[in-house]
Amino acid sequence: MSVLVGKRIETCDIDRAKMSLLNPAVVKQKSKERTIDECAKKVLERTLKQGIETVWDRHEMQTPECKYCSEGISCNRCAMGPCRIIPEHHRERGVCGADADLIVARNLLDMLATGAAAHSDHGRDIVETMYLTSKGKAKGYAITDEEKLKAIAEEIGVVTSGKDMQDIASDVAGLFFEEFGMVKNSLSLSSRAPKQTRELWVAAGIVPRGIDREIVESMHRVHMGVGANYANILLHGLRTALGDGWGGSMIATECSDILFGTPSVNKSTVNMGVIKKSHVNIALHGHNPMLSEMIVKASEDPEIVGLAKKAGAAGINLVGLCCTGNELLMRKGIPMSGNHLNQELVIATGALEAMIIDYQCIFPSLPRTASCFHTKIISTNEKSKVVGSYYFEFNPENAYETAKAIVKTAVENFINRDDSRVFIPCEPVELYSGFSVEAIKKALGGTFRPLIDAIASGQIMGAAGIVGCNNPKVKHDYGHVTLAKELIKNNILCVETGCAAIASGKAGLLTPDAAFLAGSGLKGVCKSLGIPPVLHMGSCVDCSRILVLLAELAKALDVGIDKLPVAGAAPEWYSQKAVSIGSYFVASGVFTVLGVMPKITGSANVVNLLTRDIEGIVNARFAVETDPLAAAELIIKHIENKRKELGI
Ligand code: SF4
Ligand code: MSK
Repeated sequence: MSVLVGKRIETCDIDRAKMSLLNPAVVKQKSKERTIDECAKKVLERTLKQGIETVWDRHEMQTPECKYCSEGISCNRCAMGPCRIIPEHHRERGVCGADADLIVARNLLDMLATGAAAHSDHGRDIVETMYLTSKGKAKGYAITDEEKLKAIAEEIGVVTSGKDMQDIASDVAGLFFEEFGMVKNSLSLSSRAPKQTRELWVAAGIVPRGIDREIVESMHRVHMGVGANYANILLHGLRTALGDGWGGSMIATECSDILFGTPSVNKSTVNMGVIKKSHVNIALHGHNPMLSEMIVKASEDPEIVGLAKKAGAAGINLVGLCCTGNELLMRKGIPMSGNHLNQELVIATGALEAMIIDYQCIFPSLPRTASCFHTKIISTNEKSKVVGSYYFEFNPENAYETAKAIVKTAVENFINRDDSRVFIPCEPVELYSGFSVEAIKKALGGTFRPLIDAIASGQIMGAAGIVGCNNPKVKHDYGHVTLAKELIKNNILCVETGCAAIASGKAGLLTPDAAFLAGSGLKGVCKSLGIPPVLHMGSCVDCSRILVLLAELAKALDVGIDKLPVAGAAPEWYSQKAVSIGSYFVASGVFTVLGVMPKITGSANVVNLLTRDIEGIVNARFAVETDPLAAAELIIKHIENKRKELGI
């Protein structure tokens, strides 16, 4: 049933001698410099000693970076180029005449639109699955959260009376499909934003008209000879990002909740210690819950469990990675093996029978890493066929049988494991997850009032959304964990998604016990509610849950989101999706601090617009601060100012 994509990859080595890795002191030093994840440190030492290439090695091999690319002033957009801006060599314009401002702005919009497209295409895949489910064509899937389906139907104007769940789901899916194009010329869920925030969008001309429309228009605008004004280009970036946050991502989150259940608070475990020596281990990596939910079902199939036992395993152990992992953790409490920079290390434990991938944030080199062990990389999505992986054509219509075949392949690979090479050097850490907006409200006693009161009284100073990825340019997890610790110490409640949340989980911040690290006010709130000071709100598309939470709080106070004592941060971001998330945070009124400098420093005008002048348009701006302690200071100061403005 599977097809090998391209050739089997046979080599995984790096030249250890060339990288001075024959010296044990260098190995120790490098792993210490690369991560604060204790488990990762040990496995990383193994990869360095054995010459198994990882993302950090490739990053090292790519340095020094091209100055022009990192400043955003190189352009490869058309066949008259490539062009670079080098004023000292009298190269102030590309061949077409584009200056540094334009080249930087176009490159940034390109990145942002790519990210918005990734989230939104993911959203469309979920809507399609919901539609097929409603028509009885997606066997194995069901409408799990009927209450949410009905609530959303009513919210977006679908008539529910006299209809069964399948019909409602079909109509909701039909309406959401229209949000991607330009039939409607508006986004239903954006009306969740407070009116003051929506008025700012209208005044700025950045109301998204259709999810795909804004993305396609971005691609049009970056074509040579279209967008020629950097500010105009960046404004359209905000509109495209809003289409992602209040459109594509929000639809992905809501429809996933309808199909698979709205998350509620649950207890689980995290780090590479969740991999079990005695079991068939399968890692689920990527972003979309469609396949992974089905893998969970298939792994419980008595026939497959029987096969695993027959092969000598104690059972089948599913573990999550990145955002597919977050989706499973939030809804099912499936243990989480790690975040973005853990993906190769999980394979290097030698105990993984298969890594199943869907799409986004998956290193194309994973089959190369896997070739050092017995692990099979199994790709499942036509959009993301990875060379050297085993490809199973997965779609909603054949979901269960494909999932079963995939799990069987993993089980059959158990006999190929070399026990002498298994290395799982840590114990898992406990965490609490599942803090959807609904779960937070429930934890607060059914209303946001206690949270608003705690903020008004100063017991909690404000809240920060820490989101985004890992990036080998930042010590793995250091930015996330340092920032979160500093903020909770200063009574700022943190809500997190994506790899940031996983980093906090590994550091033990996602348990109620972590309240001892918080300031006295926040500690008191956490103790009385039994919640952690850092709340795990989900995957990357679930940053839309943060928007909904902010909208609820702002509406309760009858203000725009920009007036709230809140901030956003992406301390270790790498992806195009993070550019879109940061932009819809800012466009929604949230001051956002980036821990990695975007490629914009080649244009002082673009830097000034994004870090200063944009404030005059959406009452929020970006800041860039690579030191997480200094970033915390910026956020604390911002929250203090917002409190003063609110008179609290
Ligand atoms: Fe050069 Fe302009 Fe073409 Fe870019 S679009 S490669 S700056 S000619
Ligand atoms: S997985 S987008 S590395 S958060 Fe969502 Fe992590 Fe960033 Fe991917």
